Amino acid sequence: MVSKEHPRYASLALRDKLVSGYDQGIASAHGLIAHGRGEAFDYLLGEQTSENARNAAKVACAHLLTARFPVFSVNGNTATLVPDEIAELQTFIDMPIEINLFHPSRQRMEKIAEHLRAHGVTNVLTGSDFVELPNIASDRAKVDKNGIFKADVVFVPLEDGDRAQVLTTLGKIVLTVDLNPLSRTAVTSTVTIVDEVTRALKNLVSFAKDFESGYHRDELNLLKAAFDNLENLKTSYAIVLERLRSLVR
Ligand code: PTJ
Repeated sequence: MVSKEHPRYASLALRDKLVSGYDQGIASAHGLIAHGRGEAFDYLLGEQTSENARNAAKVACAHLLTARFPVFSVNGNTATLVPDEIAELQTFIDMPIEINLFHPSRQRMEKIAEHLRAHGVTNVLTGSDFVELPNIASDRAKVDKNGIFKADVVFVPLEDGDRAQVLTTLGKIVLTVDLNPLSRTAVTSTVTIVDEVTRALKNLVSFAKDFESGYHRDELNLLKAAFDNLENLKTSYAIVLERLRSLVR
């Protein structure tokens, strides 16, 4: 266990959590590598939530609250890093949690379901009754008939680009969290929260709490209408550019 006094405590604690998720058979080995890529981008973004990312989280929350049938898609990394936040979000937003894996195995699927339930997550779907989406060159094409297949709004943190693109083409609203603002997922989603997933989920829960204490549907619709994901991504590129420029100066 890393000491709280260590200057990079937050980052190292997340790594510990992920390694423990891997040891328990929840996160995949590939998930550890994917986390490293995320860390590199987080470093460039300053390892903090920008106003831009906070606003994207607010808009994503507005989409979830106004959806006809929202679904939260969970992979090994997300299940490891934010199980409590997923359970908390479900207290404000009634939605199934669909486990959908890039590197699937029945055993890992069951371990993730058990882990999520132990953290208070309900309505967990494991794709036992699945449909195959077209044009996806991975097992992520298999989605639950009573989950992503039926959803109008899909929240897919740490997604792979293929599926984000296909879900958008199918007319679904796609919300994601991705520290890499250049990824295909970031570019093809409707709302990209360019932030670390643990920070992003805390913000989502906090917005859901705020909105619960009284909001008008019109207010949420206005938030959604005013959002432009391309502008959001441009601002993320500008944040990285500005940080590098200031270092050069
Ligand atoms: O559990 P599985 O089998 O479904 O596999 C999950 C991974 C994440 C391995 C799989 O979906 C995958 O390979 O994803 P990619 O294509 O590597 O994309 C993951 C994206 O998430 C990358 O753009 C990373 O920069 C980003 N990322 C990684 N860790 C975080 C993150 N974004 C936010 N917070 C993080 N902690």
